[in-house]
Amino acid sequence: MTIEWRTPALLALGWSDARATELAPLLARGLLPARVVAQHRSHYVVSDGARDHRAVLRGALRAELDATPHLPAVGDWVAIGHTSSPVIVEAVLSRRSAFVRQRPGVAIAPQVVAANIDLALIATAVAGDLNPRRLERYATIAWESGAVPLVLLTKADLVAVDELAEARVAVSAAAPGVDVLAVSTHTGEGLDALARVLVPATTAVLVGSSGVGKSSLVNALLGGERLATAPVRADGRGRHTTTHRELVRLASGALLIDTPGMRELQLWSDGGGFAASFADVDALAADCRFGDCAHGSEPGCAVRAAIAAGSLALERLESYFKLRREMERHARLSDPRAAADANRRLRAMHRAQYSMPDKRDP
Ligand SMILES: Nc1nc2c(ncn2[C@@H]2O[C@H](COP(=O)(O)OP(=O)(O)OP(=O)(O)O)[C@@H](O)[C@H]2O)c(=O)[nH]1
Ligand SMILES: [Mg+2]
Ligand SMILES: [Zn+2]
Repeated sequence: MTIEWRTPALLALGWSDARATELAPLLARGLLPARVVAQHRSHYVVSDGARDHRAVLRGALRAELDATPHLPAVGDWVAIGHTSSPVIVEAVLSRRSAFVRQRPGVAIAPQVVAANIDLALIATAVAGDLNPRRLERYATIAWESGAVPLVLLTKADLVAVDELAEARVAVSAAAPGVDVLAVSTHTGEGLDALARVLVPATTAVLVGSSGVGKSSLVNALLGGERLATAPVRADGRGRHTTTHRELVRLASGALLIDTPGMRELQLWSDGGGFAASFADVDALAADCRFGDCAHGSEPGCAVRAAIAAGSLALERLESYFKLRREMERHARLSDPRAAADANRRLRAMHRAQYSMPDKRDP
């Protein structure tokens, strides 16, 4: 059997044969595979390997996926009808991995930042931007994504060697088990090492705050000024120069997704990312005297002992509790049945409180 879709152009977009079974019925319907390379407010850009096309979702598909809600994201493989502009996206193939956060704003819903990624490059500027608590969030979502996380300490040229070493220690404490690479687009430091991990057909997503130098890195790897970049404002805050997510094809054959700087990074769900990200806390907890230790004031708490001994930062334990609550809240609010249960429990709790003598005012 000739597999005509297995073209070098598609393979260069990261296509893998593992998708063949899923694609077969779609091919039989006369559809073609394509990858989402950019996402704008009103439309997508998809590539069939040979050309890029402006694309929109078939109305029925939009309605169906919006309810799930799993609208295509950059990096997704889709099936498109024959090409005319705009091409119509008829189906979205299943995702191997995805960087998903809680959608910023009030609605409780996931937002897929990038799909089918092998590497999650967490960019944090070595001076000013480095925030262990935020890094914990990025690392948790990155582990959860199914991709391999890698922290990029950007703008390494701005600090002295000892400061860089301190930054590495801070990163390792907040993201244990994640490799760290110091890079600079000004001096070229670390760029060869980064290029080495970006092997052909690998898809990597660059995430991080605005102004840390994500687009500058993409440009440096491309060897040209393709993406817009802009200086950080005097107050140190970014300018949100990049306004849409875009997959860039490097000459090496790797695929790199640039994203707009994120202001808010709330966790969406826990499919194991949290456990991976806080493996150090869980390892300590295994030595607590009680199996259900809440690491509060229980006797024989190994976690509290580590804090007292200075081997675990109190802030890290606080963040462990905070992030867990955040995920539980989202899970509750996104699942109507769990939400109803939680409401019933809350009402019962309120009733219990009202029937109790007020202890605050004896
Ligand atoms: N000193 C120094 N400055 C850098 C480096 N890389 C980027 N910059 C500067 O940092 C500023 C922001 O860079 P961008 O690449 O636009 O940052 P970004 O992360 O893409 O920002 P958003 O698109 O807003 O998310 C620009 O003025 C760059 O010139 C670096 O390695 N060293
Ligand atoms: Mg940018
Ligand atoms: Zn404990």
